[in-house]
Amino acid sequence: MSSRPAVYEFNAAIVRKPARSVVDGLRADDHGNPSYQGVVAEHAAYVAALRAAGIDVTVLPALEDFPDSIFVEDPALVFSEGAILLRPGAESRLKETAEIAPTLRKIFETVLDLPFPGFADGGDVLTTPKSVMIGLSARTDRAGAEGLIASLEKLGRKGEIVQTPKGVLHFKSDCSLLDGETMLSTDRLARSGVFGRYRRVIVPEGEEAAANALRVNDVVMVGADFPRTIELLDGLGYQVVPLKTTEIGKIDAGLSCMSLRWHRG
Ligand code: CIR
Repeated sequence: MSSRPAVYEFNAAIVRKPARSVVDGLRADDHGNPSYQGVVAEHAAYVAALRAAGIDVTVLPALEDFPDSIFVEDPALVFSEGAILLRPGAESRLKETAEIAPTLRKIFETVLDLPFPGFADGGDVLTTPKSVMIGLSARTDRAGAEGLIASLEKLGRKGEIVQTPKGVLHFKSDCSLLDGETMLSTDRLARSGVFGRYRRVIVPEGEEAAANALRVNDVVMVGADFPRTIELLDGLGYQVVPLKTTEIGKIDAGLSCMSLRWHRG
């Protein structure tokens, strides 16, 4: 029996304030720039929701040189046992790791570097009770995923390589954990069979981006633009906290991307 807290039990998180340059954030398809004030408002509501869920949130300063640096989930992974510094697969994001490293070294006794070669983004990593799933994607390659498995082993965690659906930014763009046994997923990802061992809740057609929800302690944060998913989860008995993600959605982001979360012992 493991004495670990449930994988959605967190009491600490790191976020980073959006830079004005966030309007230039990376995106696969251009639906117009997000508005800076809009991103600031969405981020502030997100931080407030994390705090209301019982999390001690550390807010790092904005980094103008890195438009996507608000998405702290991608350059590192954190667990109660320690942190792993990753190598994001997008060139413009590579140096975000060095920016967050000093904070992680202050907080965690063990901070590992992803071994060379390869790339891995935190957005491709889903921690489940059974394993740490690593989705291969345009950002995370096999060498990076294999290096990450070696790092995870050093922290006493088992990694497992899976496939992110083609054309989807990150593995977690298409799924999230609702509880220890249940995945929220898009149909396209669930159909790949990757969640065979889990109960699956499929987001309604047209609300694929809602799959990047965030279970934190007693609540599930869900994008407010996805009413059918909210109704579905509400009906299943989850305590849903709707949060606006309209602006960050324009740069392919959702709710997990904006924090690094862990359980401080
Ligand atoms: C990017 O393309 O890297 C950012 N515009 C969005 C990152 C979203 N992060 C995440 O899903 N973990």
